[in-house]
Amino acid sequence: MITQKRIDGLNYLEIKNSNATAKIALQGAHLFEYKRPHQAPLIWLSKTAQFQKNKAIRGGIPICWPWFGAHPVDTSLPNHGFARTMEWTYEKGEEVDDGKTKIVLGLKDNEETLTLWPYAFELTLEIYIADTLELILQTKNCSDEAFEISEALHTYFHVDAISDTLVHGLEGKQYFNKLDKSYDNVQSRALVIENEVDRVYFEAYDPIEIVGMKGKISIKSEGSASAIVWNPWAQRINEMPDMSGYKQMLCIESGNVLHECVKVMPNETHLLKVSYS
Ligand code: TA6
Repeated sequence: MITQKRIDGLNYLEIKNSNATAKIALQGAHLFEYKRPHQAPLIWLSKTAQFQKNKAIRGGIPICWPWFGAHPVDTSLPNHGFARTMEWTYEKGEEVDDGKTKIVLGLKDNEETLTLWPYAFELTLEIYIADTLELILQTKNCSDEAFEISEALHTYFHVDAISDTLVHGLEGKQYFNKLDKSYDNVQSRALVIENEVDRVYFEAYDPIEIVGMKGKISIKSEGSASAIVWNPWAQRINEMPDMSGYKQMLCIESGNVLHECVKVMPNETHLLKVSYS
C-alpha cells in the first residue's frame, strides 16, 4: 500500500508491504525510514531531524548530486549539490511482487538547476522496498556536451553501539582523510570508529559489512568506485542542531567522488546501484 502524507513542511510517501515499511520525502527523493517487522531499524534518522523546505533531512538516504561535498570551484553553492533539496516528481509506485514495492521518482533540469549547473539532465531514482532495500540512481545526460558528476547515496545506517561496531570490506583500500587532508593512507584492518571519521575510500568495489553485537548490515554497490565513511563524533555533533545520537549512527556512502567522478556523454545514462540487507 502506498499513501501520500505530509510531515511538517514536506510531502512524503508511506509504503507498507508484508516485508517492510518505508517513508520517502518527495523533496530530495529522500528515504528517511525503512523498517522490517521484529528487526532493528536499518536506517538511522536523527531524533532532531527537521522536515523543512530546502533543507536536507538529517538521516535516511540523502542524494548528493551533481557534486559531492563542497562545489569544486564555487564554495558558495550548496554542499552536496542540489538534488537532495529539490522537489522530485513521483512518477510511479506499484507492488511488483508479493512484498516488494517499486517507487520511481524523477528530477529534470529546470530554470533553477540551470542557474546552479548548466546542463540538461534526467535523474531517476528507483527504490525497491522489500526484504532488502535497493536503490538505483540513473543519470541521463540530455545536453549536447559531456558533463562530469560526483555523487553519493549518503546513507545513514543505524548501529546498536558505534563502539562495538566493525566495518569489513575496506581492508587494503587507499583513502583520503578529509580531517587532515591526507591521501597516503591505507586501511590495514577492519575499521573501528573511535573518534570523528570523515574519509573517502577509493576503488572500494567489494561488498561492505557493518558488524555489530546483535547483527550485521550488508552493503553491495554497482557503478560505484568510492565509499565514504562518516561519523561526526561528540564535538562536531554540537555544531549541528538537527543531529543527535552519533553513537547509534554510521554513514557509509556509495558513490563516485574526487578523482573517481564520472563523465557522462550526451544521451548516455550512468547507473549507481546499492542494495542493503
Ligand atoms: O559524507 C561526509 C560529509 O561530506 C562530511 O564531510 C559531513 O560534513 C557530512 O557529509 C554532512 O554534510 P551535510 O551537508 O549534510 O551537513
